[in-house]
Amino acid sequence: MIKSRAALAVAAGKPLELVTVNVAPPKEGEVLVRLVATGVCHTDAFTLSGADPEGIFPSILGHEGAGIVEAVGPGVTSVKVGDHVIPLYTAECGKCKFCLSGKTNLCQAVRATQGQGLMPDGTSRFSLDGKPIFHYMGTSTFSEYTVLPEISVAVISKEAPLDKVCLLGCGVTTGIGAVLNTAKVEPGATVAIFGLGGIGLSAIIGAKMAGAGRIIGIDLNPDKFEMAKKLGATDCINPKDYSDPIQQVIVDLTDGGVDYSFECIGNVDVMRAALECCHKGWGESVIIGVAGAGQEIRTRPFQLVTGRVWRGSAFGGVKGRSQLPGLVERYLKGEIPMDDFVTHTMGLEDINKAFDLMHEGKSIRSVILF
Ligand code: NAD
Ligand code: AHE
Ligand code: ZN
Ligand code: ZN
Repeated sequence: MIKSRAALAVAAGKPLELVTVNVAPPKEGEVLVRLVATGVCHTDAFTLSGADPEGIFPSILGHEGAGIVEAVGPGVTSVKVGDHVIPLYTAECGKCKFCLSGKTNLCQAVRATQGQGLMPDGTSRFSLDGKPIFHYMGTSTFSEYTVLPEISVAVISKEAPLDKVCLLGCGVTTGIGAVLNTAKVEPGATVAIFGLGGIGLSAIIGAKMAGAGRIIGIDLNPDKFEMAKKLGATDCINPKDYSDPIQQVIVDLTDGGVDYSFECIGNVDVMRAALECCHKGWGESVIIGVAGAGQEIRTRPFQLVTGRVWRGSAFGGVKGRSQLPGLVERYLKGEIPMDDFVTHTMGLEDINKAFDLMHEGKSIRSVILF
């Protein structure tokens, strides 16, 4: 057992509590990672709020981290002590039906136990006062040390600054990947991106990489527009400035609608608007945002009958072990301008401030430095 400082989610809606937990050594096929940095993503806040059907307490949240392998369990062959890694909430076993399909990044090898807050053997490696603490998304990066399945880490270049590339553990990869892998945006396309937080701004980076001709950013918070424009948004729109529904505003602005839209908020009404601002006959809308328990999307089926397509994207369709190291290399070459996303850094003891900043709309990403 080792001791680890961790931010504990004790119950839904309660602030995280700084505690020292016990971390058991990695078992067969598992690795122990010392986190160097972790971002705070809106999904952490979503789960902490109690809206996540898979939310389970007490647990250690966090899924956007980067760190160094401290120990490996028996049978581990693809990862060694000292490797720099990004934890993966979407594993890549390379063997399951999903990995072999060539159609999805959603490896299911450890997904069932992961959703129950447990390691693949059905137990937890975290405990406090002799009681188990649940894992979260298979990553639990709000802890100095965490244990993951070997198939849930991507080994990356040692040259990469971990306090920046942690963002590739979720937000940046998700936004870029949704544009390049899920939608496959073509050069010249017109794109609308709803929600300009870490995910939406990353989708702008992806749209720029794809050579989109027009990139329309939509947010209720105009403070987000400056960075959106810097990254390549050609238009920034605040729905509050219009009396018409936002889908109508965008259809009017684009001669019939956009080729692609991305919902990066988690609001089912905006998901509908994002679909309905797509061009008749071919427009495609990608849902990235995560909506709360019990929420459902709605539209007139005629929207789909007349050629619009509704799809979704998890972790940007990226297979973590095989594709994330390449994204890290692209970052190192200067192709992914994400440094400005780190608007705040703080120690683990101040992690609740990171949630406050997010809710106040003041941060893009807060990064916790261990
Ligand atoms: P964030 O809080 O940083 O950004 C959300 C943005 O949406 C904010 O700028 C906010 O002002 C804006 N917004 C809120 N309501 C709006 C409205 N009605 N119209 C226009 N703009 C509005 O969040 P984030 O970290 O960027 O995450 C965004 C969403 O993506 C969350 O739902 C998160 O859970 C989800 N997510 C999904 C995946 C995935 O793999 N599918 C990965 C990461 C995050
Ligand atoms: N647990 C929730 C769903 C949460 C969700 O959609 N997670 C996204 C990643 S969000 C990262 O910030 C995801 O990748 N989902 C695919 C998966 O396998 O979890 C619920 O509704 O139960
Ligand atoms: Zn996330
Ligand atoms: Zn698999």
